[in-house]
Amino acid sequence: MTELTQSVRMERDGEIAVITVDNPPVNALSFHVRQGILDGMNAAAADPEIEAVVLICAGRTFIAGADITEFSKPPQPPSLQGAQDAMENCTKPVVAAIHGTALGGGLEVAMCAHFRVASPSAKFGLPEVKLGLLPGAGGTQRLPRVTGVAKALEMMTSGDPIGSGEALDCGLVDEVAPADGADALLATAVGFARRVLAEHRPLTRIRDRDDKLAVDPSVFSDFRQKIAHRTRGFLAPEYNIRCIEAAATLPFEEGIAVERKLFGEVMSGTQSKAQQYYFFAEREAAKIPDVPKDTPLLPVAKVGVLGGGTMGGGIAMNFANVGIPVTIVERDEESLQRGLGVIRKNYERSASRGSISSDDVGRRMALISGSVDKGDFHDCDLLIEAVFEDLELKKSVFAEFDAIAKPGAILASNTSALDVNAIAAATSRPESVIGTHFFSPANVMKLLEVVRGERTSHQVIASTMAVAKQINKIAVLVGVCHGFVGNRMLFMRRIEADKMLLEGATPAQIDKVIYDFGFPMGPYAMMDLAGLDIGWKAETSSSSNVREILCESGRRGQKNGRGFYTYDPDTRAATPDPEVEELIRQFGARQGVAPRTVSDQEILERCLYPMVNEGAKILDEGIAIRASDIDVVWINGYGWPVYTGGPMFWADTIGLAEVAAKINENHATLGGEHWKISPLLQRLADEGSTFQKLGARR
Ligand code: 3H9
Repeated sequence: MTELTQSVRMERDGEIAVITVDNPPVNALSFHVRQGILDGMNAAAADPEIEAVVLICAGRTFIAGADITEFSKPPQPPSLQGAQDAMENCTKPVVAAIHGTALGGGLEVAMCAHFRVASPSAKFGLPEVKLGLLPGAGGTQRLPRVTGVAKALEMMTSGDPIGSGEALDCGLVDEVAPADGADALLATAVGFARRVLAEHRPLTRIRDRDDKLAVDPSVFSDFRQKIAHRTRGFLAPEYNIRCIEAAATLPFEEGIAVERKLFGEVMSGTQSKAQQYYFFAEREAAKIPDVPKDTPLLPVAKVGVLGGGTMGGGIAMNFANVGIPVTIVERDEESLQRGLGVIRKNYERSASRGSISSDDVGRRMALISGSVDKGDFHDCDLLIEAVFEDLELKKSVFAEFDAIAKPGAILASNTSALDVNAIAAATSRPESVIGTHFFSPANVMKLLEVVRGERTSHQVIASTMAVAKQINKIAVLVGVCHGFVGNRMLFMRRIEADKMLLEGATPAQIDKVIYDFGFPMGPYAMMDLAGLDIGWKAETSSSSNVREILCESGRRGQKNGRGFYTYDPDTRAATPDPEVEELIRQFGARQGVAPRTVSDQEILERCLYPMVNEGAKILDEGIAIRASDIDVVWINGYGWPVYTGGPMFWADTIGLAEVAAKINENHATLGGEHWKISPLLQRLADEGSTFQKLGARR
C-alpha cells in the first residue's frame, strides 16, 4: 500500500490499482484529496504492470463535493481539474466505485471516470444550487451529456439527488453491486474493470458525447416557466439553466468557458455566501455546548400525543412516517374519529400525488392508534400535548401526565409561547419536561423549536434533539421566554406593521414589500390564512386594534372568505377590500393618527429591524445559543428567504452600524420598548463587528 497523501492511498489488486480516498467525515475534495488523486492517477498511468484503475472511498460516503470551508480561502493548488484530466485522459480504464452520496464535485470527479459502478443505496446529485452555486468542475457540461437535458435541468435546479436505480436507467451508472457494503462494491468494481479489459471495451469520455443533447429550445423556456414559482428570488437556478443551454448549443470547451464565467459570478455574489452560511448554520444548530455529544439517549419507541386536531394529528404523522407507533388521545370518540379521518385523508392525498405508495398509507395508519383514555399513555416514552394554548389547561395536563407516564418518559409541550418552567412545575419531575414547538402544518414544516426549561435534564435535551432528527425536523434549542425565538420576533414585526396600517400603508402594500423581500407571504395574508379569530373572543373584544375590529365585523380570514382581503370562493385568490381600508382609516382617525404616504423602504425597515433588535436581545439573554440558530428558526419556520441568510446574517450584510443607527432614530421618533436598542447590538455596531463573529453564547 502507498500513502499518496494524508487522505489518499493506493493498493494493488493484481493488475488493478485501487485508489482510496479517506477524508472523513464526507471525503470532501480538500487539497490533499485533489493532490492524492492526481498523484495516484499519474503513478497508475506510469506503471506498466497496472492495466486499470478503481477510484473508491472509505467511510460513509463517496466524495460529497468540494470542501465548502475552502471557498472563503485563497485557492490552493492543485486544481480539481488537474485530477479530473488525469482520470479522463488516462489510456487505461478508470472505474469510479460509488457508495453513500456522490455529490457536487464528487459526482463531477466520477463523471471523469470512463465507467461508474455503485452500491444499491448510493445517491447521485449536483446540489450546488442549494449553496447558491452551480457545478464548477465541468458538471454542467457533462451531466446533460449523460442523462439528457431534461433530467439535468431537474437535477441541477432542484439539487436533489437520484438513486442508483434511476442512475442506471439514465446511463449515469454502468452497474449496480448486488448488495450494499464496502466489500461488495470493491469486488463489483474490480470485476467490472477486468471485464472491460477482457472485452477491450472502448474508453468513452463523457465530454466527447453529444447523443443526448439535441432538444428544442422551447424546452428551456418551458422549464423556466415551470420552476418560476418555486425558485422566485433565487439567482442560482437560472445560472444553472444557462449552463445547460450552453452544453446543448456549444462545443464542450466553450461550454466549460461559460460554466467558469457564471460560476465566478454566483460565487462572488451575496446569495451564495448566505446559502453557504446557512449550510453550516443548520449543522451548528444541532450542537449544544453544555450537553456532551455522548450523552446517553433515552429510547423513544412509542409516542403519545394528546389532542387529535390539526396540530396533534400533524405531530402524530411525523412519528408514523418513520415507523414509530403513536397513540392519539382525544376527549371523545367523535373528535378522535374526525382527527384520524383527517390523517388518513392527508396520507391518501400524498399517495394520489405519488409521494408515498398506497401500502405506505396502510402501514402508517396501522402505527397510529386512537383512544379517549389518557391511561393509554402509560407505556409511552415520549408524551406530547397539543391542547389549546392556555397555561392553566397545560398545567393540569402535565399534572395528569405526571401521574400516568412511566418513569423516565419525556413530557413535552407543544406550546408556542407559554412558560415551560411553570408547566414543568406542575409535575414532580421537571427534569423530564421540555417544549417541542411544532410549526403548522406539523407534518410538513421542517422547524422544531425545542425549549429547555430551567430544570430540563441534559439527557432529555439530547434525546429530544435526536428524536427531532429522526423525524426529519431541523431542531433548534431555545430557552424560555414569551414566544421563544420565532414568535417573540414575529410579535415585533406585527407591532410595527399594525402601526403603519394606521399611518396610511395598506395591508396589500405591507404584504407586497414583505413578499418581494422573499417571504412566501406578508403578515396580513399570513393572519388571514391562520384565521383572524385565533385567540379572539367576542365577549371580551373591545375594538382596540384592527384585528378585533375585523373580527367584530364578521371577518375571520380565508376560512370565511373575508379577512384583511376578500377571497374568491373558487380560486381563493385574494383581492384588497376597500371596506377593510375604510375600517382601518376610521380606526386610525379615532386614534388621532393622520394618514400619510409610507414608503416601501420604511415598511421594510420598520418590519425587519425590530426583529433584528429583538434577536439581539434574545441572544444577550441566552435564549438562543448563537445568532445562526435564530436564522435557522426564521428560515425554516417562517419562510425568511435563505438567500439573504436569515435576519441576523442579513443585518450583518447591511452593516450593524447602519442597522443600529436606524433603530436608535426610530426609538427617538416612534418610541416603544421594541425600538430600544439591544446593548449587544449597540456594542457590536460600535466595534464594527458582526453577529457571526460572536459564536456560541452558552
Ligand atoms: C461543490 O462541490 C462545488 C463544485 O461543483 C466545484 C468546485 C470547483 N465541505 O451533513 P452532515 C461537514 S459544492 C465541507 O451532518 P450527513 C458538515 O459540515 C459542494 N464540510 O452529515 C458536518 O460537519 P460537522 C457540493 C462538509 O451524513 C459533517 O461534514 N456538495 C461538506 O447528514 C457531516 O455532515 C454538497 O453540497 C463539504 N462539502 O450528510 C454536499 N459536506 O460534523 C454537502 C459536509 O463539523 N453535504 N460537511 O458539523 C451534504 O449534503 C451532507 O453533508 C451529506 C452527509 C449528504 C454528504
